[in-house]
Amino acid sequence: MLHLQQHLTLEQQTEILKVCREVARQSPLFTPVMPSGKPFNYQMTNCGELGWISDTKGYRYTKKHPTTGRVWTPIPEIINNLAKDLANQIGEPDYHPQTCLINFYKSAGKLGLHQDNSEKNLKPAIISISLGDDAIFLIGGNKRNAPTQEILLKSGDILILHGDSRLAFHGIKKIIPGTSSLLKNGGRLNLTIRQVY
Ligand code: MD6
Ligand code: FE
Repeated sequence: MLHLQQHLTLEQQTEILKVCREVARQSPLFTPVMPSGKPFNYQMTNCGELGWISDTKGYRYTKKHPTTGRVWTPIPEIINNLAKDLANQIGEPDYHPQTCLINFYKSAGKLGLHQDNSEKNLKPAIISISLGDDAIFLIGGNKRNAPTQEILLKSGDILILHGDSRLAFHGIKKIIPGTSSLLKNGGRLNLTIRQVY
């Protein structure tokens, strides 16, 4: 795992936030439900040729937004370039960003321990960008019951799960409200960029 603290300048963070707002105008945030029907504790949308969704039919990638029925908008240049540049630096020069999942957490948002394994190709890195309020991120091992450690993710941090950490269980324990002024009304955005196949 690679944690690049405060990697993005305030200017870059502001620009990424702006393009995320444009994505959400075309592809509105929605609250997904788990296969059990239980709602997630955050809202999400996607951009790219594919988008990750969850509903009572399961976790999967789709070409279209589940409520508008329109295709996802392309990954904005700034995000695409950043991801390709980071992938290149960790030894993945052929990395092809196919999707960017955008999660929005309000102050009570959280995300249970999970493994990201919906991708057909589980080798390429997952690159995560955090914006807004701080979050306590948990990361463990490749088995759910392995011990976890807490990592504080702040606005502008990049986290990369690659190599041995690609299938590590992880989650968001807590958002710490009032720790960033990037989002006018508080909350946290997390972007995860992936190559799916
Ligand atoms: C979050 N992140 O930071 C949730 N998944 O809000 C993830 O679930 C995640 O940060 C795969 C790779 C990196 C991540
Ligand atoms: Fe994840």
